[in-house]
Amino acid sequence: MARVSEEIQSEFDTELELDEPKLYRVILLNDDYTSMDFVVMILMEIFHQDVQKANATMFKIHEEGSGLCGVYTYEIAETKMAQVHALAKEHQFPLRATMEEE
Ligand code: TYC
Repeated sequence: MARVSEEIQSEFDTELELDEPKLYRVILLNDDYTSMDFVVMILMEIFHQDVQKANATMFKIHEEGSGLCGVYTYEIAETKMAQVHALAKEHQFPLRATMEEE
């Protein structure tokens, strides 16, 4: 009986889209050419990190090769990535971002 009502609940959840959305990590990759100041600016403007957090994230990426910038639903993660790539292109830096499912 409990199982039946769980199934019914699950169908309702699906119909009403009440299931938790999948989440995606947006990750910045290190490179030798993008300036540290530009990466800090990206972390503050696009990922809403404060200046201390942005500096810590930038140095972590610089030292470890990549680093987490934030966790978002699919469309928001994709948009953040596209914003990083557009700004990097505009400023002629090779900075790249990737995303992966949580
Ligand atoms: N490695 C770069 C430098 O020495 C700085 C940098 C940090 C670049 C993080 C990209 O995602 C990055 N200027």
